[in-house]
Amino acid sequence: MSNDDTTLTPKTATKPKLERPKLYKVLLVNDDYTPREFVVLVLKAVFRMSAETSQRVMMTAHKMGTCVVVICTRDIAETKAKEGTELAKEAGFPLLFQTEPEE
Ligand code: TYC
Repeated sequence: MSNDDTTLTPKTATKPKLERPKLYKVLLVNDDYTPREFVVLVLKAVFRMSAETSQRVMMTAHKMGTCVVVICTRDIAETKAKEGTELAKEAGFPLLFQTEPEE
């Protein structure tokens, strides 16, 4: 028998470890000045929400003070929040969207 000193290494499938991106909430903040219809319009335009969902989200913020609009990556959350807030500013309303990290 020959003395074979070849070392055999097990073939392990290396799984690439992909970090899950941290998620952020976009919050709709209530105020006393922005008309309800305008809030609904912004939710539909910026967040592509249906009329029914926009109405429900707007009313939740109106009653509770804030409402989570969407949960997404930081980049998208900040862009959407800025778009919504800017749209309102251009129309002369103080409507505010904020972002915060998810627990
Ligand atoms: N509270 C506003 C009003 O009575 C409507 C409103 C709802 C404004 C939700 C902002 O995030 C908001 N005209």
